[in-house]
Formats: sequence, C-alpha cells, structure tokens
Amino acid sequence: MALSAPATVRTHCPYCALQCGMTLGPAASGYAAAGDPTFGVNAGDLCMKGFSSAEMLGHPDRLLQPMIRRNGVLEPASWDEALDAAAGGFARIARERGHDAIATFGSGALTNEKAYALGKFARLAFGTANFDYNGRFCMSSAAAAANRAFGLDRGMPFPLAWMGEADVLLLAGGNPLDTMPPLERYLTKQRAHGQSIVVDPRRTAFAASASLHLQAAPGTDTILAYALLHVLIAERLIDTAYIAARTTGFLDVRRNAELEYPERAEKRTGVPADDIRAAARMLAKAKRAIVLTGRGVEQHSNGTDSASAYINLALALGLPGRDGSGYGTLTGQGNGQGGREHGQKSDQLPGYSTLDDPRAVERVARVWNVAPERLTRRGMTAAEILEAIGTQIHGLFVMGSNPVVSAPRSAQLRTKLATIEHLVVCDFFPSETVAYAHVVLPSLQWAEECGTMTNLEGRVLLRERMAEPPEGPRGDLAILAALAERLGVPALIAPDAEAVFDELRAATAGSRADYSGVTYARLRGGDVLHWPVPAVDHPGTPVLFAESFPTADGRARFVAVASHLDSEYCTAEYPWTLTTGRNREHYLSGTQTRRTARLNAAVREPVAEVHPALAERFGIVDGGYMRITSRRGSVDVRARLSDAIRPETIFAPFHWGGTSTVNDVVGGSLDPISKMPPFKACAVRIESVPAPAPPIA
Ligand SMILES: Nc1nc2c(c(=O)[nH]1)N[C@H]1C(S)=C(S)[C@@H](COP(=O)(O)OP(=O)(O)OC[C@H]3O[C@@H](n4cnc5c(=O)[nH]c(N)nc54)[C@H](O)[C@@H]3O)O[C@H]1N2
Ligand SMILES: Nc1nc2c(c(=O)[nH]1)N[C@H]1C(S)=C(S)[C@@H](COP(=O)(O)OP(=O)(O)OC[C@H]3O[C@@H](n4cnc5c(=O)[nH]c(N)nc54)[C@H](O)[C@@H]3O)O[C@H]1N2
Ligand code: SF4
Ligand SMILES: [Mo]
Repeated sequence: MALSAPATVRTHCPYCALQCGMTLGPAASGYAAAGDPTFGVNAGDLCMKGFSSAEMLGHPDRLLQPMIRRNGVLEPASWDEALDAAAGGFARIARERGHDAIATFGSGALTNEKAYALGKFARLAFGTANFDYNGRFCMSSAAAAANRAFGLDRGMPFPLAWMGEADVLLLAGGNPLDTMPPLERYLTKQRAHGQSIVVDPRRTAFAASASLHLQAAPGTDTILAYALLHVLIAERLIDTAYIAARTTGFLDVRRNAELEYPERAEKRTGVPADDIRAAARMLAKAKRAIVLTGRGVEQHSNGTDSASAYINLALALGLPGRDGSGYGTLTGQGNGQGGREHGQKSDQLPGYSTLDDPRAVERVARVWNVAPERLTRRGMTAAEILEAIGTQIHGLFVMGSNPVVSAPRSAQLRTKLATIEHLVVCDFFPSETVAYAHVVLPSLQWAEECGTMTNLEGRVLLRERMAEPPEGPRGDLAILAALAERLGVPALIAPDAEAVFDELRAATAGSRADYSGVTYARLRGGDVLHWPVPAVDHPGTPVLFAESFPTADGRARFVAVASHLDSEYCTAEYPWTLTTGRNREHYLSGTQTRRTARLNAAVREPVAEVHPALAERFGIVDGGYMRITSRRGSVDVRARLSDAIRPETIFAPFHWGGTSTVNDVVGGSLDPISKMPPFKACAVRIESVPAPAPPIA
C-alpha cells in the first residue's frame, strides 16, 4: 500500500463523534496515526483507539472478496455474482411478500453522503417503509427530547470550548475520560476555575474529580432532575424573566417538581437530599452553566423523558441560548450527528426535515425527481425491524453495524438471523453479523475514500481519500449504486462522494440542518462550518438559540414528563440492576478494536463491576466468574469488585460476542417516543459460577 500524498496527511479519527484531527503517515508496517496539533478540538491529543486506528487499514482479517453462502458456507464470489445474488434476493422477496418485507439497517459510522444515499436507496430502490439505523440505539432519546424542546436537535448547540469556560458543568450519564479522553483538556480547564457535578451510579474517573458526585441509582434521572428543580423553585432560584420571555409549558413542570422534594427523591434515587440542594444552588449561582447528558440518561425505556427532565432544568435556569451556557448531549458515533440528519431512517428526510413538512417533502421529491407520496411512509424502527425478522421482515441489508453484538435480545436475534431468507452485510471485517449473511459485500475503510462527517458540535468535516485501498473491496456508495441499478433504478446514486454531497446540499436547502452552503472547496480551504450553512458565503452557525428557538412560536417548550421508575427496575426475582456501557480500550461491538493487538491485550473479555458487599452475599470473588441472568437470558462474565459502584448496581461492557454477549441479557420495553432499548437498566439476578471451560483466552 502507498500513500497518495508524499508524506504525512491530515484526516480525522474513524471512531467517535469527537472526530479528533489526526495525521496519517507511512510506517514500517503500513500507516501510523498521530494527533493533529493544528486541529482545535483535540489539539494533538488522541485516545488509544485513535492511535491504533491505522492498524485496521492493512489488517490481515480485512474482507477482500465478496462472498455468497452456498450450502450453508460463505464462499468467495465475483462482484457481479455477489451483487446479482444480493439484489436478486431482495427483488424476489419484494415480489413475493411486498416491498415492506425488506429493510435496511444503517449506521452513524457512515459519512453524510452514505447516510443520505442509503435513505434514498431504501425509499426508491427497495421501496420499503422499513429502514432505520444503529443511532436508534445511541442518540435517539436525546434527539427526540431536543426536538420537542427546542425544535432542533444538534447535540451541542454551542462550541466545545464553552465546556472549558463554564463556571458550573453538570454531566449526567457520561463517562468522558473513558469515552472521549481528549475532552480532558476542556474538563481540566473547567476544573481550574469552576465547579462540576456528575450524575452516575459509578464513581468514574471524572466523577471522582468532580465537586459533587450524585451517585443516583440507574433509571432515576427524571426524579433527580425534578428534585433539583424543586430546590430551584423553593429557593426562588429559577430565571423567571427567561421562562416568561423564551419558554412555554412551565406551569405543569412546576407542579410536578413541587412534589419531588429532596428527601422524597433521596429515597428513590439514593442521592442525599443535602447534595441535591447543594447541586441546585451551585447551578443557580453560576454565570455560565452547562448541562450535558450522555447515554446513561438516554438509554432507558423512558430515555426521552429523562433527557427532557434535564432540559427542563436547563430551561428553568435560563441556560439555552445564554452566552457561555446551554444544554447539550455528547453524541457518540463518528458521524452520529450527520447520520441522524440525512434520511437513513424512515421518520425523517434529508436536512433533518420532518415528514409532515410539505415544503420539505416537495423539495426532496424535486431533487430526487419522484412523486412526493413516495417519501412519506413511516416504518418500523431499528429494534422493531430486528424483532420482526421472520414475521414481517424477510430480507435485511446491513451497512455499518454489527447488531448481533450491539442490539438488545441478541440470543433471539441470532435465532432469527439463522433462518432469515436473505441477509446482506457490507463491512470491512468478518463481524458476528457477517457470520449470518447470505451475501457479504466488502467495503473500503475511512482513509481509503472521501466523505464528510459532522462532529458532535454540528461541524462538517471532510475526510480525504489518502490511503491506497487493497484490491477487492468497493466503496459503500458504489455498492449502493450497483445494487440500485440491478433493482431497476439506474443512476439513483451519483458517481462519487462530492456529487452525492452536492445533491445532499440541494436536498437540505432551506431545512433545519441546512448544508447548502457547505462545499468540498470551502472545507478544503479551511472554512470552519457548523450547520445550518444556508449559503456559500454564510459563515456557519456555531451557536444556536441565542435569539429564538426554531419552534412555531420561537419559544422553547418545557415538557411535564412523568417521574416514575420502569417496572423492570425492581422485582423480587430480579432484584439488582445491570447497566451496560463502555471500556476505554474498546469501541462498540468491538469488531475493530478487538482486532487491535494492544487494545485486545489490555482488555480481552467483559469484566463486570460489582460492589464488594453485593459480591459477598453471592460468594462472588474478585477475578472470579459470575452469571448475570435477566428475563431474556444469561451471560457469564468475570467479576471485578469495586466500591466505586452502587451496591445494587452491576456494570458490564458490551464489546464482545459469542459466549460473552452481554446483550443476551439486555432488553425490555422500548422508549415509546425514541424507540430506544433500555441498555442502561435491566433487572437481573446474579450468582457465582466456575470459570468457563475452556477459559476465554
Ligand atoms: N472507549 C469507547 N469510547 C466510545 C465508545 C466506545 O464504545 N468505546 N462509543 C462511542 C459512542 S457510539 C457513544 S454513544 C459514546 C457513549 O459515551 P458515554 O455516554 O460516556 O458512555 P456509556 O459507557 O455508555 O455510559 C456513560 C455512563 O452512564 C452511566 N450510567 C449508567 N446508567 C445510568 C443512569 O441510569 N443514569 C445516569 N445518570 N448514568 C448512568 C454509566 O455508569 C457510565 O459511566 O461513547 C463514544 N466513545
Ligand atoms: N448493551 C449495550 N448495547 C449497546 C450500547 C450500550 O451502551 N449497551 N450502546 C449502543 C450504541 S450507543 C451504539 S452507537 C451501538 C453501536 O453498535 P454497532 O452498530 O454494532 O456499531 P459498530 O460496532 O461500530 O459496528 C459497525 C460495523 O460496521 C463496520 N463499519 C464501520 N464503518 C463502516 C463503513 O463506513 N461502511 C461499512 N460498510 N461498514 C462499516 C465495522 O467494521 C463494524 O463491523 O451499540 C449499542 N448497543
Ligand atoms: S476520542 Fe474519539 S475521535 Fe478522538 S481519538 Fe478517541 S475515538 Fe478517535
Ligand atoms: Mo453510540
């Protein structure tokens, strides 16, 4: 492999939404990545995932050839054979069972161009109403809450730099020192002059360094947020002028908050009433205060309401739109932001337009040259699509996700995938989901192709093609174009990323997430562009909501969410709560980081964190194995005893498959609005078990 540029070139990390600037240069064995000191977001820092990302480019496990399952075995095939088989299978199912029997499952790892093209493909080549993406498991609750409060969802409606300048920072359900380590420089800066409050059932490294750690039980965020609001109201610390001028709906929220006095909340959240009072006062005193949520708040069957509860708090303090202050959520996947804007899910159109906005529907229909009626069918969401395999869904096209590891109820999903009529997976590694495919289409990796990503601040970034791809794989856009052609829609997908982007610009012109003023030329020229960018001479919009909110009346909306616990949270048979999340060393379903020698050597298997008092009751010892059982099933994992976790809570990372699939245990009812599965709270029982034989090596 050779670099197209002579020496070191600038790009962005392929993993999370921080999209750290990195340089990629030649190394003894392929490429080496290093932090790009000229990129302001990370100023040269990278986490261990970013540092090791170049190892993936020339990795020996790369999928290099298409494959077709014959007599139960995946065998190499030519591209023509594989594309014919892939398209042929979908066409047959559509003919026999109707177009809605086929579905696409996309990803927040895809570039804006791919996310846009995949949505267009699902609507016009598959003709299905059923298409969604893995962001449903990631950002959907925060997105739903922000949309209903502000009329717009851009994870951080203000620049990251504000984090370092805030007098008070409240972070609920986020573990940034493990999940976005380069944020440390903002947090250190903030700590030097301000105060911080962390809400987390675990004493994470950030919680340990915070001014106040509110160690609430999982799933109790709505109660805690109401209790904080109760104190603000009781002590007359709310911003009444802001509430009157810039919001609606406060009275109902106020009524709910008045019931949630701190001593009552203490019983249900486990957070001492005095700490709740102290936190509320701290927030109220701050000139610049920021409230942030992470997946800990959002991945619940009431995740939308939980995020709304913190937004209510931020509104009562008058933060959104105030200089240096605001509410935001830490978007997760590399293109978690752009991935939720451009129509790869059936409930929205490119530019974050809604289906019930006739002007948006007409605009996209015009750009696509189709009748508007073809664009407005709302179908099933991610978990519902997977659940419907074998009943309503018989063909599935996966691009950029590994649901066998990352989706809830994995054991059930594996059973369904074992008998699905037609599964086509595009990936660059043989993931656990690829193992079930009928057709495998090998893709290019980030550095081998060009495309844009939108980071957690809504800033559009261009990743150039800079590495020579190996023989064999093709770009996702080319794959979509070839499949569309075989499905009878030639020229559906424009020939290269920039042409697709130009179409996306037209499709989003005038919309909430307006990209029409972003061009490859501007990005190449160094323009720093946060959407909306409604014209090619527009400077972009790093700060939103300063004057008004993009709602019908220009005001933000309080939402009087219910403050209750899900019944899953506490039962006699399943008395403990399992919450799941991340290790610093591994990324999501692990298909990439588990292939990295150093990261895999550092952490080889899921290790559950258990409080010593709970472990003792069940004879579970440090380094020994424990079985975690829920209504869905069980998983055996190694235990690590730690007093940093609440005594009734167990934490386990979900980065592994096979017998270490934590998502065999996870499941339960979906959030009624966002359709988010409850990854962060699931009722379990635990027991000590012998080490598995043969041991996981
Ligand atoms: N190393 C690494 N980094 C990553 C990723 C990765 O897989 N690995 N993934 C990326 C992606 S896609 C995402 S979405 C982000 C996620 O980033 P984060 O949201 O920071 O990560 P999580 O580990 O899912 O959860 C964060 C915290 O929520 C806490 N928590 C659990 N239940 C609750 C609860 O009910 N309430 C509250 N308040 N807190 C709770 C957990 O103890 C945990 O410390 O990380 C991104 N960065
Ligand atoms: N229990 C539990 N489960 C969870 C979570 C949790 O906290 N707890 N978190 C959830 C969250 S926040 C997320 S984001 C999901 C994510 O979970 P997944 O959707 O499984 O995400 P990845 O592991 O990144 O899988 C991406 C796959 O696509 C491939 N890939 C990456 N980029 C591309 C590309 O550009 N093109 C193609 N064709 N393939 C590509 C990778 O090799 C990999 O196999 O997991 C969710 N699952
Ligand atoms: S923090 Fe995220 S973007 Fe930055 S190096 Fe790590 S994985 Fe990559
Ligand atoms: Mo995520």
